[in-house]
Amino acid sequence: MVQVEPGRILLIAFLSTLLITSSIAQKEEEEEVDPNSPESTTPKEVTYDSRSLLVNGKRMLFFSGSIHYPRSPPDTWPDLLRKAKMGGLNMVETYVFWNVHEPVQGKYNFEGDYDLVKFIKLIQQHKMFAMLRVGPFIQGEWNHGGLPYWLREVPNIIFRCDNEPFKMHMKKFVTLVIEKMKQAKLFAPQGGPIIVSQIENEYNTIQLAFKERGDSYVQWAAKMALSLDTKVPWIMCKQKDAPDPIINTCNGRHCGDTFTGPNGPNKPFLWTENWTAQFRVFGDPPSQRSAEDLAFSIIRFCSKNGTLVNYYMYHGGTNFGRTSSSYTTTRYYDEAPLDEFGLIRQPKWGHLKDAHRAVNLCKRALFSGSPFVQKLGPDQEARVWEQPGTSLCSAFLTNNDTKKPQALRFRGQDYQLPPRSISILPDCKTEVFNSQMITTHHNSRNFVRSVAANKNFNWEMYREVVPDDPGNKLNEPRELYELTKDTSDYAWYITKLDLGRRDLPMKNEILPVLRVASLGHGLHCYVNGKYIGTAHGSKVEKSFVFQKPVEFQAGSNQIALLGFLVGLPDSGAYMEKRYAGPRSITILGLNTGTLDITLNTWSHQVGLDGEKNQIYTQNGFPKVQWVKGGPSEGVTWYKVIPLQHYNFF
Ligand SMILES: *[C@@H]1O[C@H](CO)[C@@H](O)[C@H](O)[C@H]1NC(C)=O
Ligand SMILES: *[C@@H]1O[C@H](CO)[C@@H](O)[C@H](O)[C@H]1NC(C)=O
Ligand SMILES: CC(=O)N[C@H]1CO[C@H](CO)[C@@H](O)[C@@H]1O
Repeated sequence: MVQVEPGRILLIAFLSTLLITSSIAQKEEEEEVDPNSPESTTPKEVTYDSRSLLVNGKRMLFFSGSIHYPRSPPDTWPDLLRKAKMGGLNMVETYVFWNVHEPVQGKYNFEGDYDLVKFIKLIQQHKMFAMLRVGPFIQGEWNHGGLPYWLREVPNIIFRCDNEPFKMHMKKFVTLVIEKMKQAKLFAPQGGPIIVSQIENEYNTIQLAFKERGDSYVQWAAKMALSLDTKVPWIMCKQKDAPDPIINTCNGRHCGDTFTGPNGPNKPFLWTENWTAQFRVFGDPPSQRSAEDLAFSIIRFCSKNGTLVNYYMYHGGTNFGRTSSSYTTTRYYDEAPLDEFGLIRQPKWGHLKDAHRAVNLCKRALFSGSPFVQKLGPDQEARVWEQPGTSLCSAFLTNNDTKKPQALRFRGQDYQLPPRSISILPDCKTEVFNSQMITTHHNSRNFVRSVAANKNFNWEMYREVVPDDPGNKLNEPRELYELTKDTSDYAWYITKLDLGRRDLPMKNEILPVLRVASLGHGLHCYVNGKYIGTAHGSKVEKSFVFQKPVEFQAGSNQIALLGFLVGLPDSGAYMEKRYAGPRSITILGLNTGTLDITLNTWSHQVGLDGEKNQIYTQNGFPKVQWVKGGPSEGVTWYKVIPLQHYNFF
């Protein structure tokens, strides 16, 4: 839950004055924008050729932004879309998130936070088109790449490969989604806003791992998608061998220079993921990608035949609950043009808006002219789009020197270009935009300590109790993903062992060490009910070793490991065969040497007491005994109940 603090309100007020001025400018532009206005629910035909996507035969340039419906509350969708539209976007992209729609096999949920139909309709109401990336594997730093946990338990399944069980379930879900969209009349030929859909996702990165079964899977996925007859084009991103008529698209930071191009003569240059920053995993510093660099690369792409750019993310939002993939933080792409809370981040938002406007001024030349490149220096060039025999001409002057500014002479005039920048000349004369020159105001987001929230509240705490012997026994500790089945991040592993006096060191001698080697992601350790310590892995190295000297007692000892996960993986081949949890448990330095207790018989319990009783709810919190107090050791819940409802404003 996000508490809005007083500082925010001031900021919002300040921003809205800025926005009013820019929306006046926007109004002027809208007059001449697309007569096939996407808010009109008349059917539209979508086609493509080597130059662009066409809507009702009309060429279109798309500035699109990723906004994912489950990452922001539905109440905020209209505001986010309004700001996207004002930022000069004419398309919004979203993935479809299978595991929130079908958390239990055959039990579907497309309501509330997951109301995909409503989200797409809102995109249309805001006069934008939609790109629907169905996947159903979606990566996107989303738990399990969007695949429901239960899919792992389907016998003989191999994800994302020519494997009957996987294909059967994938086809069933994709068909369901497409049918749902059709029923709501959301595809453009039905009068809706969706003009392009995606099947699979960045498959080239794992295709080799499956050899021929990877290649045949791509063919199958393409055929299956086409058979659903959406009557709008399908795309595959990072898929050099996308079967016709599916369009292969680029994902990357600099598709203007890295994309090898469409894999057929009749397919356009489309860029489905141009990262506006970088997602973060625990331990990462804030990610940066400057507005200047972003503007440079999208303009470069458009100057080199690109006709669709999608910002990933335009607004990231929050990975609520347990929806993020392994080690990804809950805050998602906070550095995007609209930050985690949907506030406009300047100068990124405004600079890109200016870039869109400038490129749009070149639209006629881009679509009616033909391109040529004029070298202006070793690292300098002009990309010119011109229609011979007419005055129609637009030019993109590029200084690719990262250190030095350059004076460029083009058609008898001098232009000053800062290092690594592009200037836009919609009429081949007048410079209306340079990617390094920001005219947008900067803003900053300040967090102000809330007076109300820092009143001297009476905090109470509840410490998780180590279960005594929960049963569910097995010789060795069970694999953690399989144990929790994505219902909780936590599971207890408990064993008992008898130690004789002669096993243990004398007083003042060095204590024995408990050593747990784990495949991930973290664990809290308790001996005889007492918290001993915590260890965890990282995104790069998930496995880790916990080691701690322990004071065991003569007689029976209980060792309790509370294993925890921070999300299922979301990438790579054979995702169904990833493992986590404790693998080997030993006690070193006993008088009798090392004792391996991995096969000592372990009992298991999934989830925490606090989770089971939902002690974070009104009904749940009285179910446990809360005590007053300060910091505690081990897993502890804290609660405070304000005596009155504070007005945070
Ligand atoms: C852009 O399209 C033109 C005309 O089809 C072609 O000659 C040119 O090579 C393309 N540019 C790039 C960078 O692929
Ligand atoms: C511009 O420079 C970057 C590296 O700074 C390089 O990757 C790219 O290929 C260059 N582009 C051109 C057109 O020279
Ligand atoms: C294809 C591509 O350009 N990938 C890059 C995306 O951005 C990340 C983070 O900056 C890079 O590590 C990738 O190489």
